[in-house]
Amino acid sequence: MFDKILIANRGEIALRVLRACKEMGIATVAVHSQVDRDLKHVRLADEAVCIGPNPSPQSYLNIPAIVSAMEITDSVAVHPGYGFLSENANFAEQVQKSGFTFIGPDADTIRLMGDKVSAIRAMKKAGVPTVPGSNGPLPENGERCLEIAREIGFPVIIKAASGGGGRGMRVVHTEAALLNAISVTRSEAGAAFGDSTVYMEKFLQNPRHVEVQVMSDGQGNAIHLGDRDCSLQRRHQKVLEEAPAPGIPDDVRRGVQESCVQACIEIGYRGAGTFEFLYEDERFYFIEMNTRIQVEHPVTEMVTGVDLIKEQIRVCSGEKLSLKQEDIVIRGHAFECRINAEDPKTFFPSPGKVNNFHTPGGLGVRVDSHLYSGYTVPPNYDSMIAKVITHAEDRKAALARMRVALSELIVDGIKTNIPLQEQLVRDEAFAEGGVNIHYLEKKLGL
Ligand code: MV4
Repeated sequence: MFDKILIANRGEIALRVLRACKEMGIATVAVHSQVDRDLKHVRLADEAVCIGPNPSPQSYLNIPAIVSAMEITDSVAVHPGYGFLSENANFAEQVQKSGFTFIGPDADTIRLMGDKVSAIRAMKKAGVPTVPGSNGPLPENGERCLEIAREIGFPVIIKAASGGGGRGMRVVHTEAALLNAISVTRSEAGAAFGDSTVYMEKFLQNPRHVEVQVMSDGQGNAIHLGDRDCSLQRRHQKVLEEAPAPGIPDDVRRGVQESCVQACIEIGYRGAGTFEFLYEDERFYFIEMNTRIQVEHPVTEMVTGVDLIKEQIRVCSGEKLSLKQEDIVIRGHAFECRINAEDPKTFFPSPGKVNNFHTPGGLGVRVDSHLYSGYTVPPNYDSMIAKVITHAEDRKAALARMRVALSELIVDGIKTNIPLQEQLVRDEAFAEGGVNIHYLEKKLGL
């Protein structure tokens, strides 16, 4: 097992990783920007290194500074958390070339999944259900593109191969609009990602976003840890997630989960991973794979009882998976409300000093947050300041528990989206279960 892990992240996830390391008896190094010296995990880590000024490119995205920090502290592995360098293949490669371990899959796997065209190809080959589409990059020839679109059937969606997470996409409803849409998506993709490769899929009009959590050791062993529904989102930012995804027939659920496990074995996947699907009319359609730990991993932890961060650290240190599929039993239901420092009406970020922070508690209530009374939320980073997670024997009880938990939560001094979350946990359609990806934006009148 690793002696010392450097945590290349900030905020709640850095604290979450720190706790796992401490429980495992692993020494910890926090790295932080100047403004972040008072972060909770920086105080609690065995060592701390300031890696640069506040802007992320100069600190949390500064690969040489982070690798240097590993060298001077004798760290042997780095946990990238989510965001920042967590899915950066060049970072994973440089960490490895410096003789350290990146806690995640190898650089080639990150690259394979970072290119959505190659990711879809690999998954389709492994038997994961995909969206009907171009099965590869679109050709330059316009007539060929029209033929592909006719075959798929309108509406179609043009996506950048290097995009993902909602960046670089365009829906096309008619033949007349196709070629211009392709050319605009191409040039935007070239400018944004340095790669103008685009592909085409059937556009699904009212899907849910359902994802499958996997863990794999790269030694032929893989398991899934059930699924999550993350359909409640605004502008591709998830707001409220749950596990398991409600209302999916057992056989359909089992089929897709098993295909994900099979795919992990086939590609020799190592670490935690998430298969993202669109779900419509009782069918799953793979769209992307995330090779990092995700923000919403706690809902899976609550219903499985598995510490995903510890397991990630174990398999990336070379140990075999400590769990078999039979060990994974989904118990009850869990919700996660993301609490952001933002105006609940305009969604404009609202950094500043938190005068008072009181967290809810009780059976089945978990709060993952780096906040404390007196902490100042800086304006430089993501506005998520806390995650409130509730777990109970069934969906109805877990939702009732969330209503109570949110009513106890106090974040004084800054604006937060707590009023929005309070509204969502009282929404009748949401309480029914299974709302689609457009539900929240429609409810907000966007
Ligand atoms: C789609 C789609 C409909 N049909 N692909 C957006 C994020 C990126 N991961 C993929 N996205 C979508 N891909 C096809 N073929 C609709 C979306 C989409 C979406 C997906 C998941 C969660 C929220 C979304 C919001 C708008 C559009």
